[in-house]
Amino acid sequence: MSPPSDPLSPQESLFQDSAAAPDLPEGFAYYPGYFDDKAQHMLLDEIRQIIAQAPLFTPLMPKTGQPFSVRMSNCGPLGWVSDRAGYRYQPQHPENGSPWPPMPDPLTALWENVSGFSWLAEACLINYYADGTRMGLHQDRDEDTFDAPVVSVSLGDEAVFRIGGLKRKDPTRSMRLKSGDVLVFGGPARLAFHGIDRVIKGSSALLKQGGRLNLTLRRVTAL
Ligand SMILES: O=C(O)CCC(=O)C(=O)O
Repeated sequence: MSPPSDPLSPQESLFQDSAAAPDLPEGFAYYPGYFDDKAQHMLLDEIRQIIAQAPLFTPLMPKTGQPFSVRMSNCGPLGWVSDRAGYRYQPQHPENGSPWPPMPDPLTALWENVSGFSWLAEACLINYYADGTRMGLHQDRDEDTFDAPVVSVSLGDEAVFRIGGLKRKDPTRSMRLKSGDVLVFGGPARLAFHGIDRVIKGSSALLKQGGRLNLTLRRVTAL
């Protein structure tokens, strides 16, 4: 995939094939192919090293204790975890107690390029979607501040991504996210409901074992 001519200008006409779909929330931006093939491989090497130190774990739903289908890890000073005690950010891995590995340079550079926010991201949640996994519609609201955007990177197999409005029952629209694509949820879109309906098996050769990685960069603490 070749990078856009100006990777810092989000694509404006995102859902050309769905004219009847509801408007996108203001502050949502899409950078198709932000990471080209070489940059995706370099980023993947960094993520592999992170997962070697901070292995993927299976979060549990707070009320039911039901396992998520997506497995997770984190890098940066804080990491998102979920278990019977609730959703939260913490500085250490929930299973081995080690501090999360540092944020790799390409993610710090991405944040500086697209977030429009002068303070650094503190957490990068790494989601691994094996075949058949999904993530239900939700808001990202476990952070102390919503001033900073959430910045999201897709690597590996394509995913059917769904985005709605600020209320769960608002109309939604869907799009396919490809390896190397970046989304920014800022302004009013910071609290838009979103999720992953499904991952398209075999649609990318980036991950040898198949599946999809998603990286979301978040500012957690208020300034
Ligand atoms: O996998 C994705 O693209 C979305 C991930 C997500 O919604 C989240 O981590 O909160």
